[in-house]
Amino acid sequence: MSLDRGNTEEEVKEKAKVEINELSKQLHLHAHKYYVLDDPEITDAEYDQLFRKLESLEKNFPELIIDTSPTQRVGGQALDKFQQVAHVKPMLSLTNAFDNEEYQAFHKRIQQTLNRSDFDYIAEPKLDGLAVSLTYKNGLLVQAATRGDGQIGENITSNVKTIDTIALQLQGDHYPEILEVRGEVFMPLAGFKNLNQTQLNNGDKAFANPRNAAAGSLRQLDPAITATRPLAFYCYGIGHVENPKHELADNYYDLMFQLKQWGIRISPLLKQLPTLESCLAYYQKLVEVRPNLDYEIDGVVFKLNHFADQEKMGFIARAPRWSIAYKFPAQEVSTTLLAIEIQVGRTGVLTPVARLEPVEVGGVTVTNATLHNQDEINKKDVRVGDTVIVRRAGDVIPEVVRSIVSRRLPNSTPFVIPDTCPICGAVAVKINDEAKSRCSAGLTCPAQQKEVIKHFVSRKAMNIDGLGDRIVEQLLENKLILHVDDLYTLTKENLITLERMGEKSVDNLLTAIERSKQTTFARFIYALGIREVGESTALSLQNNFKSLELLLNASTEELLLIKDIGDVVAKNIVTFFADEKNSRLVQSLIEAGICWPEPSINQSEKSQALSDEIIVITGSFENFNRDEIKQQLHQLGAQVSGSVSKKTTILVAGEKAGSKLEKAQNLGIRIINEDELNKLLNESSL
Ligand code: JCF
Repeated sequence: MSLDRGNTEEEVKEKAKVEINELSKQLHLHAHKYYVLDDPEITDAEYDQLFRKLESLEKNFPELIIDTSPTQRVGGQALDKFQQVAHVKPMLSLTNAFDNEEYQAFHKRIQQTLNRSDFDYIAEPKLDGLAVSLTYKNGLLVQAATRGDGQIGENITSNVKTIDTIALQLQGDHYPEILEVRGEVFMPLAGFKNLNQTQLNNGDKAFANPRNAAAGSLRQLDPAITATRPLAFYCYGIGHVENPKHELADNYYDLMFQLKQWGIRISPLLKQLPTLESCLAYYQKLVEVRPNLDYEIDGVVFKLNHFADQEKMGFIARAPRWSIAYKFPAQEVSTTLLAIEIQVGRTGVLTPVARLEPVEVGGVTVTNATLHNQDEINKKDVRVGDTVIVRRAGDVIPEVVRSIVSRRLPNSTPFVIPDTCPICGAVAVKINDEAKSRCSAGLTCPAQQKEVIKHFVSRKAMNIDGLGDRIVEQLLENKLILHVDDLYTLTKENLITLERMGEKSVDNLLTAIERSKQTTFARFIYALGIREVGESTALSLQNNFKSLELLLNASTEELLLIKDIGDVVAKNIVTFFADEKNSRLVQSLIEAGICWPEPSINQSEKSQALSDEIIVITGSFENFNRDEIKQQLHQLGAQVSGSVSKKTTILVAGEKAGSKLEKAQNLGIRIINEDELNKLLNESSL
């Protein structure tokens, strides 16, 4: 080379090229470890540092930027329209099964055609997203296409490159020269919720469901928009392949792990199953875990595992005879909104409830769904008589998603929550800026009376067994009780007068009432029904106040010192006890004999050990139930929260932990299992 003191331009460029290649390679590798193997080796900050280094080199040498550089996920040019792409091999659809019988018919057909029984299946969740085809040439992602009609799709390469979980470059070097990977692009639920919130904040329309949001995001002509959308990918097969350098696996299960090693993300729920029974058990298990997943699935895909067996089965029309999608019961159905009724809650809040023509959603019959408040009714524009879409997803509580406006009756009118209480007729007042309004009558409103008593006797409060809604209603109607303390003066003579109350049930009820007097301080506080004081806050109060006396006289400032108590709750507590009616009620309950164990010295010392921790519990446990864990952690001073955030310090992960575990891993939060939890509890109790 040259003997000049300085480097020639070529030498500088050559050096930059080597460095750019090296940085790209490292970034691809770390993305693989993070997104595909779930096993990151470097921190986000270290990743960012490498990324910025690459960006700055590329800025100085734009001619050295390659299409699959890790920096090229964000952009690409906006298009006028999508180019068409012909699939080398058609992209198939799946036949559906809707019950065990249909599933068994699929199995029988295979048994008969193969004329043996020693074959095995694979199973994986059927994601509710969009099928895409990804073509890698010499390990680089060169093309991505939609399924289209199965023969011809659209070229969405720039959009797909923005998806973090899709490798731009394969790992290792044994991959085929050309490898077409197929799979599903979908939008995880957390991202979907955020996106819809952003849409609404910007005055845009919310997406009806994650599938529509994923479709709308992928079919954007401007990839910069797609880049802002939280899409993800799981692979479920391959298409066209040329010049494999290594023999490909002869069965689906092994092939998937081969692909995973090359950097393709596969479902963590993929299983190899040997029998019909194990397939049906897998389906049941997925029905159960479905509500805990961070993405929507609409069934289970079963496939014959070995490719030789698949070949023997062949195809009918465009669907393989070696695979079937066993669908879950529909989670979204339409029905008629018969009426909107107003419920009055324990604190007087008026809540509109939709009465629906009974309809089966996700395997259960739904007749009611809350409409939350006036804002929600306005936003969804639901009116009595409308045909509405009802949905049960994520959690099990059904909701009205929207009205089908095109099917609306001509004379319908918007629904307005009345400005008087439908039960007692008192005026309903809007609460500050909240969307709710409240009956102003307080405990003179029969609806509120009833709800207060129902809450007081409920399982997590005073736990009075045998005091169902109907009995509470009769007790009030017959003026046998007015306030909760009256429960403790009820006699056999009173109760025997009620409908369907025999001697035996009266005795049982009186015993249950008597037994409820032995309680805990936390349960008692919770039972009082102070606004926004739930179980968890009640436990905090128990842990921080050694006696009822101290709690009754606590100031806002004192209460604010407790970690999970904020301004509103502190004020609610002080206001509650300042009301003479309430303090008299508390007095009367204590006089009736309600009592709890004094906190032991030991306990109050113990309560400090985990006071710096904010803990989330997820999954199931062999030797505890979650409530027990929660209580023990509380007693040691920990704050237990329902969702993982940056503030979380420990995630306790049991079996079948789902999205919370993934999130905690991504955030680098300390994760402990049941054994480690046991150890933590033991050590902290010393
Ligand atoms: O998750 C899916 N939506 C999914 C779709 C999974 C699969 O294994 C599929 C599919 C469509 C076709 N397999 C085929 C053959």
